[in-house]
Amino acid sequence: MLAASAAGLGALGLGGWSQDAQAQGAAAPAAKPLPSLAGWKDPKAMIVHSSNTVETRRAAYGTSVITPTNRLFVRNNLPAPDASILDQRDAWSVAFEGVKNPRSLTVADLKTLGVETVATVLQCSGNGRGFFPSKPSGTPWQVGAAGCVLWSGVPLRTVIHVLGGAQDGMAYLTGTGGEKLPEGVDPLTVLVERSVPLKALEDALLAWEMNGEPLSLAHGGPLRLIVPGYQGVNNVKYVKRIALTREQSTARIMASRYRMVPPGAKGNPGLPSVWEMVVKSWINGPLSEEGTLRAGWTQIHGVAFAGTREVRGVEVSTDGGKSWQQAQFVGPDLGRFAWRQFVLPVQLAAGTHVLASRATDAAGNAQPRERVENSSGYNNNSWLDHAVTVTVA
Ligand SMILES: Nc1nc2c(c(=O)[nH]1)N[C@H]1C(S)=C(S)[C@@H](COP(=O)(O)O)O[C@H]1N2
Ligand SMILES: [Mo]
Repeated sequence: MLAASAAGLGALGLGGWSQDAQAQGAAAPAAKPLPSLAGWKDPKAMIVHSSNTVETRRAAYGTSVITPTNRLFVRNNLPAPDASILDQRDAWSVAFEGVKNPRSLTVADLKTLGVETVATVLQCSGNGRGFFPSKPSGTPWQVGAAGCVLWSGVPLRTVIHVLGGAQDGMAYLTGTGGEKLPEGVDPLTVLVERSVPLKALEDALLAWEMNGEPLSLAHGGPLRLIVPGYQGVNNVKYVKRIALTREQSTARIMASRYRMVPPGAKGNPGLPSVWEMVVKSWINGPLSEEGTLRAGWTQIHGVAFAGTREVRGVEVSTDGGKSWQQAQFVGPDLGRFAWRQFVLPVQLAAGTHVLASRATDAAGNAQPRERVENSSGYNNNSWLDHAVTVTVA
């Protein structure tokens, strides 16, 4: 039956993918195995860079908005805490400081205060670093250090309200990770502690669930600070301290790393930190790695998002950016912090085609052609870098 319909499509002159992708996969060299922290991920969907960095394959994103948990990237700066911290999730304790009534609350306490669910794009600020010709040090992520996920937890503003509100003069929301720090080094050189402007409190969440399940260790369980619209690093896993502060954290991860440092210069607190994400999109299909593309109709699809802003539209080019056509959004709109899936049906003739996408946010900011050069390869939203070349038979 399948063979008969495939023959029918061929007779109509419709395009499509041949099924030789698996054969190609079988011939590929053995990939690194998944690290134990992420051993439960779908190995076919992931690219393993190291024991602390695992990327989603571009072809594995699919078209249904939410990134399945077993396909979501993982990035840890330090080894994750021992899995035993998940044995009694509700007993996990968080210290709240910089509020009128500072105290510690357990996850059980937090669960009595409120519940909210938000869909956000979780993206490492180094996503797209692999396209920098300067080869900055750090994981050479392509597009796969990102995903769109559902978080459930208590709004942080509710917790702060219950604790009497912010003390006077506070300007930042600072979250501290609960990893055990290596001995014999200055804690500030390794501590995962990030500060974001206090206005982020409006949307921030303390989440204990992701995509309908208790939060896994890999993704920050039992409790994670979610700062919707902000780059991944600001979403502190295993959060053990929330402080409203006058100043930004002096931890190295805040003071000098994760900043937009001009090529050749050194990071310092005066340079812009990677906070709100910038407007970005990329195409997830068709891809040449999926097999041979036959001439005819195909559905060009991908994802688009704009940090704290709504994404207004996406244009797609099949000629490397010489001409553009408006794509359509597909699937549910899960709010301004989520990504939208887009699709453009096109007919592709035999030959080579450079497919590109260019998103525009609600404020009219369009994705630029070129990346902003910086020494660590952050914030790459160049449409040219993210273009894909497909060969049509
Ligand atoms: N406690 C803690 N939180 C952390 C990190 C970390 O190493 N420790 N890494 C950050 C970085 S750089 C990114 S990109 C995201 C990755 O989130 P994920 O592993 O759930 O995909 O977590 C952020 N939060
Ligand atoms: Mo990151």
